[in-house]
Amino acid sequence: KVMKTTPAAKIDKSEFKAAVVRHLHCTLGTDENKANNHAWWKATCAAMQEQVLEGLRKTQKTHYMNDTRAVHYFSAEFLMGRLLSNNLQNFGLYEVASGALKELGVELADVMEEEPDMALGNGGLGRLAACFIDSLATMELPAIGYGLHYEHGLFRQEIRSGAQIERPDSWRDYGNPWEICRPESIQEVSLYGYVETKYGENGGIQKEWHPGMIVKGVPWDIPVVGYEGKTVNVLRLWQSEASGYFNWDVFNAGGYVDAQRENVQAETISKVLYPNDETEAGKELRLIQQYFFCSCSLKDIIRRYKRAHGDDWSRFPEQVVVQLNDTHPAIAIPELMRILLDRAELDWDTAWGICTKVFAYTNHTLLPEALEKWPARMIEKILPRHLEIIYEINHRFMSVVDKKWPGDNAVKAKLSIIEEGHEKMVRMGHLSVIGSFAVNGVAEIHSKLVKQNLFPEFDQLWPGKLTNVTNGITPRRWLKACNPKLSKLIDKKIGEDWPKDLYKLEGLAKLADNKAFQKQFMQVKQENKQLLAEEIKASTGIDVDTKAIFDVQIKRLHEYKRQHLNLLHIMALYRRLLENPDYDMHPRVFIFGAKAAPGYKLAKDIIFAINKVADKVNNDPRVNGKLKVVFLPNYRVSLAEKMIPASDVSEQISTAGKEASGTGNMKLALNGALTIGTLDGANIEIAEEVGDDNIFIFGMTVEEVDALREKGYNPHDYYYRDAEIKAVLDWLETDYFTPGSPGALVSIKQSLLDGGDPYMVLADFRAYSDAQLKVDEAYRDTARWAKMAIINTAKMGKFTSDRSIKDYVERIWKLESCPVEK
Ligand code: 26Y
Repeated sequence: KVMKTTPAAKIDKSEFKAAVVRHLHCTLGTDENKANNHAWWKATCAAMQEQVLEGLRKTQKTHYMNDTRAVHYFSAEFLMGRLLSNNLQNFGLYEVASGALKELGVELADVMEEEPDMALGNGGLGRLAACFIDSLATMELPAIGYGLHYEHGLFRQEIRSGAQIERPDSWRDYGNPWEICRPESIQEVSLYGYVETKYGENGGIQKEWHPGMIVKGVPWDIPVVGYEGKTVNVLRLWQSEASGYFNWDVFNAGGYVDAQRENVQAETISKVLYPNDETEAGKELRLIQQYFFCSCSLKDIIRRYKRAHGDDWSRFPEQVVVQLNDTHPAIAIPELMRILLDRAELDWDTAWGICTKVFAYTNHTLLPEALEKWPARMIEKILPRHLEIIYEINHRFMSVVDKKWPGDNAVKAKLSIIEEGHEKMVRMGHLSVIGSFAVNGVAEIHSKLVKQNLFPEFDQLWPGKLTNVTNGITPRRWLKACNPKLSKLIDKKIGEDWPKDLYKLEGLAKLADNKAFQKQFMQVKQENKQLLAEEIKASTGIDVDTKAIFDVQIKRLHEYKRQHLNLLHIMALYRRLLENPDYDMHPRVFIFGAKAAPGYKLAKDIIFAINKVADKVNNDPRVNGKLKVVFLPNYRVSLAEKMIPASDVSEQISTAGKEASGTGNMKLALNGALTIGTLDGANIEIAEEVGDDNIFIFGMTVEEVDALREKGYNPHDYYYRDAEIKAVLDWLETDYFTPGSPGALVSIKQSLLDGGDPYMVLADFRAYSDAQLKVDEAYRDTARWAKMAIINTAKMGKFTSDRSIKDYVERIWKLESCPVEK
């Protein structure tokens, strides 16, 4: 039998083993007898990093020699998760490393558990950025990710007495083996101060910004390894440091402590990731974070451009495209204008011409509370020159609007970057649309709503500028690495090409009816459920039956995602079981993973309620093992990798029109879970791919939601008309789930009745409950379920992030791939 190694492997087992031991000795100063798993982990990473850095060097040289056009992905969040398993997989060194460690008496799986997640993001938007840079490297595209080097990523969640507690995340406490500091590429960023207007002899005007503070941006590079390890791109993250410039006078005057204060202020900029998603808090420090990383990144890009092209700006837009991941980096637009006008001394039209060929913008939300707006006064204080530039952009844009709609002041007010009111606000979405050459939504329905509801006049003004690029996920992490058992089964049936050509999975469809394959497929699912059951036992103490349906809802906690719809249905099932001990249902385990923004009261109340209902249900002998509820604490990428392969049912139950795309829906379906979902976001496209027979769609459509709201939605109608809804909501008010504390769960009932039920939970309840009956029925027919699950996996080709990136490349970025020699 011939040993199979992927073409990427350039080092064999004994060499890898030697490298690990060498790093144990020479990098970590320990030895094989003393080393604990953490030391083994670091030594294994260091051995891997040798290969990674060689790939990085070759890639950078190749890109430099070819003077390639590149995409620069600007994102305030990159939710990378763990890197060891991914890098080993992508280099084809997983078996090599696992064998080498085995000979040293160490389990690779245990070693990998030592790695802290790199959680520099909140949720979908940050994880999308991570999937995209994986695909860019895999497709050998010249690309760089730019973001912030947060000292603390998203908080660690603990559950105490059912409630969420936030603890600081410290992903770099004992050193991060992947990142490389690049002090040679430090940038300086100005803040505060005032603008001086200078009148030249020829009547020209020059602006000079006299900053009140200068901070340093220190770049840290994380290598991004493409599949098969050919291209290694970088993710460059900026850390803030005091520049020390303005401290000396104070210092010499004996102000040692004051000088330290300025250091603290500077270093605060990259201290912590804001844990809010979808709610704009308008915090000054967040704006400073955004400007800080955008300014550093643009200066970095310009330095690299000038090295090849000197002061000739004309080719800048040919070499550089910047993708804005939502409006968080939108301040990059006036920043590039400032550099072109005040530093390069280009005239406005030339500068604007360059700018509007460089930027493209992705919108990820329609929720009004998530659309970023900054008080003009705040921008003026922090970035006085940028506010002037924003006003000038707006002034010129208003005359464009006037040409299209002469004399129409209403449309001007609506489209203006500036929202007038008792406090003037700068609308970052408008700035982004005006300053970009392309704007995209993230799923078909979302992009349609962006055009129809969010930016209709912009769509009329610039037809074709607004477009769709449906999201995707990397199948390397979300199938090959996280589900090795299913991956091996797939390899055996259709070959090993699917990780870079996911449409190949289609080859499984013809096996969907094959009894033997069905058995193997469900056997893998069963084994994955066993592993998750062990994890559940270890982290919560709860015993679950692996023959039960594993029904999973994993995502940030938000009213629009409707975890409380799921919870109300669980309570309804519990009631049915109590009323009728013979109530016929297949045993089910409802499993949740979710973090709530620390200031989002109702979201935290929902977590509390899930845990309280779980306590009661799980300890009630009357349910006869038919119902279990599990809330797994600290949901994160590495936990998702354990939950997704073990899921039977995927809950995607947002109010139609609210979830821009969703990407967990794709990961779960790819791993053979069946979706119960609304016609929202990418669910619609998933349904198109798998067919209506292989998905459980329920509830109101966007049109029905709008019509109901139009006619006047009254949740009390549903409360009084549906006895089960009433019983369940009233139950929340008793002390049944919180003995001795009646009313502890009442805020949920209140939001659904007096609060007006903004996400129409009650309106969709009955349809949801009916769809769940169909799930139950389908699961009992094991052959039918196996077939449906196989078809789900088989039809996920469209949802590889490689396809999303191909769309961006062909329709927006116009990039060419640049092969790197091994
Ligand atoms: C402005 C600030 C408060 C803010 C911070 C983070 C606003 C939004 C966010 C994050 C948004 C986010 O994660 N959106 C999700 O993006 C995914 C990738 O496109 C979508 O799949 C998902 O539907 C959307 O909610």
